[in-house]
Amino acid sequence: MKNFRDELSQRERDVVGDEWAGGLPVQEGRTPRIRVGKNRWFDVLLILPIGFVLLITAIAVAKGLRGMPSVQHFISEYPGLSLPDGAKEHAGLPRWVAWQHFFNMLLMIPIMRAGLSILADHPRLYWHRSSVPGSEWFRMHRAVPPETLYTAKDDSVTLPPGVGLPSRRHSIGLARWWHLSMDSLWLLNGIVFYVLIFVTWQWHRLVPTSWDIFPNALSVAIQYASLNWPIDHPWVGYNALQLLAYFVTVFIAAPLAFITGLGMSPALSTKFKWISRFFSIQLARSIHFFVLLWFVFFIIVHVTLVVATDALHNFNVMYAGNNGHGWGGFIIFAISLAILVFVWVSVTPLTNRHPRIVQRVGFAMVGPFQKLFEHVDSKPGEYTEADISTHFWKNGTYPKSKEYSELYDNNFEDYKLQISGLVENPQELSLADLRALPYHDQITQHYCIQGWSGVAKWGGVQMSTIVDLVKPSPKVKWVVFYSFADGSDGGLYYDAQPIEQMQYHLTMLAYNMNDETLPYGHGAPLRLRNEVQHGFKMVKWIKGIEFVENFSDIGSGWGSYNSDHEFFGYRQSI
Ligand SMILES: Nc1nc2c(c(=O)[nH]1)N[C@H]1C(S)=C(S)[C@@H](COP(=O)(O)O)O[C@H]1N2
Ligand SMILES: [Mo]
Repeated sequence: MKNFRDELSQRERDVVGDEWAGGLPVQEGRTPRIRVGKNRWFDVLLILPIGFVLLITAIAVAKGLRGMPSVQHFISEYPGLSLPDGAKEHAGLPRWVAWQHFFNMLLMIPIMRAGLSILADHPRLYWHRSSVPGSEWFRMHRAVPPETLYTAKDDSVTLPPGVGLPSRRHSIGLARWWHLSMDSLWLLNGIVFYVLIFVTWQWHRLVPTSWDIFPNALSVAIQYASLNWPIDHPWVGYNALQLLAYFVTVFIAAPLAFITGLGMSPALSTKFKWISRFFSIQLARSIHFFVLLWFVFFIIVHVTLVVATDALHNFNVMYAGNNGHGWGGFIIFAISLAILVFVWVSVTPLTNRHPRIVQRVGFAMVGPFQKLFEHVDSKPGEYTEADISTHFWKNGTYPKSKEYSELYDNNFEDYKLQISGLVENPQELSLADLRALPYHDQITQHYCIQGWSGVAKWGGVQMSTIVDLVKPSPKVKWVVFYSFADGSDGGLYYDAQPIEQMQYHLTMLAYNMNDETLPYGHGAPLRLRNEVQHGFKMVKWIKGIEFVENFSDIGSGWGSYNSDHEFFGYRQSI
C-alpha cells in the first residue's frame, strides 16, 4: 500500500503574498454591468451621469411644485413629521443607541469589504441555480470564454486596492472568515438592539404607527428635493421619510441579509428542499447583493443628510445625548471616525501578515454553527432530470502527473483505488470492482464556495457501501481523500471528511456524470460527492482513501488542501 501522505506538501504558508494560490496573477475585471435583453451590457458607471441629470431634474420639478398653491397646502397639512404619542416625554437617544450605532458602523466595514471579495471570486450574478454563462444578469468581468477547461478560478477577478478584504484575487477563504465572523457579531448587535428598542419606548422612533407616514414622507421628499430642508427635530422624532428609511434598513434589509446569507448554504438547502426549490442559491445571492446596494445607498444618503442638515446638532443627538449645538457630539464622532479609518486601513495588512490567526479566530467564532448545520442526512428526490444544468462549471487544478496521464491513456484499465488506514479490510479496487458494487445515483445541486452552482446526476457507489466493505476501526473520525492532481501550490490535493457523513445517503463516489462516464474535467475516473459540503471538499481524480483518527499530521494539518494553503475551514456547510 502506498503512503500518500508523503506526496502532500508540508509547507506551512504563513503569509498572503505574491505566491498566493500558486502565484495567481492579477486579473482586472470590468466595471459592473447589467444585462439588457439577450446580450447587451449596460455599464453601471453610466448611473453616475444619469443619476446626476435625474437629480437636477428632480430639484427643478420639486422647486416648481413648491410654487403651486395646492402643493403648499399639502405640505402645510403634512409637514413631514408624524410623531407618536409620548414622543416629547421620551425625547433624546439613550447611550446604548450610540454604542450600537458605533458597533454597527465598525462591523459593516469588514462585512461589506469581505462580501465584495467573495463576489469577486465569481464576479457574476444569476437568477437561476444553473449559473449558465451568458445567463447572468450582472457581471464585473468579460464574457466566459468558450474554452472547455476554463475554471471558475480562472474567472475570478482582482478588486481595486483597498476595496476587498483581503484584496488579493481568490482570497475567498480569508474573506469568508471576515464576512461570517463579523456577521455573527453584527447579528448579535442587532439582536441586542431589537430587544432594547422593544423593551423600551425607543421602537416608536423606528416603526410607523399611523398611515399619515406616507403623505408625510412624500411631503418630506418634495421638501428635500427642492433643497428647502423640512422641519427637523431628531431629538424628538425622525421625519417620515427618515423613519421609513430606518424602518426598511432595520426591519427589512438586515433580516434579509441574514436569510439570504443562509440561503446560500449547501447543507441548509439540501435539508429545506422545498424552500430551496424556488429560493435557490442564485436568487439568494442576487438578493444578498441588493441588500448590499441598499446599505451602500442608505449610508451615502444618510451621511450626506446628517452633514448637510444641522450637522453639529445631529452629532450631539446621536453621540453626545444632548439637544444642543456645541462641538461635543462632533468630537465623539471624529474619534469614532478615526477608529473606523484605522480599522479600514489595518485589516488587510493584518490579514495578509497573519492569515492563520484570521482562520483560527474565524473558525472559533463560526465553526460551531457550521458543525451544527452539518448534521443533515438529506434524502434524495430534490431534483429531476429536467433540472439538470445545461452547463456545469469546472473548477480546480487539473492533474498533470505522468502517473495520471498513463492511466488516462489506457482508459483507466490499470486504475486501482487504494483504501487504507485504520480499517479491517484494506482494499485496492479497480473500476470494474467499483462497478460491481451496488449502483447508486442521485440528482443534486453543487455549491462552489466561490458562488456558482449547478445540478447534475451522479452515478457510482455510496460511501456507506465502501465503509461496510473496509470496516473502519471505531477509532476512525476522519476519512481522507487523495487526488492524482496537485493543488495550486504543489503537493497532492486532499480533503478530510467527518466519518459520520460517510453514512449519509447522498455521500458517494461518482464514476458517472449525467449518465455518461465521468469526464476528465469533472474528475475522471472517480470523484467524491458530499452534499452537505461546499464543492472544494469533493475531491476529483481520486486515487486513494485513508481512514484516520485525526488529520493533524496530514499535510500541514488543517484538514484539507485548501485549509492548509488558502486558509479555508475544514467544515463548510455554510
Ligand atoms: N483534486 C481536486 N479536486 C477538486 C478541486 C481541485 O482543485 N482539485 N477543486 C474543487 C472545487 S473548488 C470544486 S467547486 C469542485 C468542482 O467540481 P467540478 O469541476 O466537477 O465542477 O471540485 C473540487 N475538487
Ligand atoms: Mo469550488
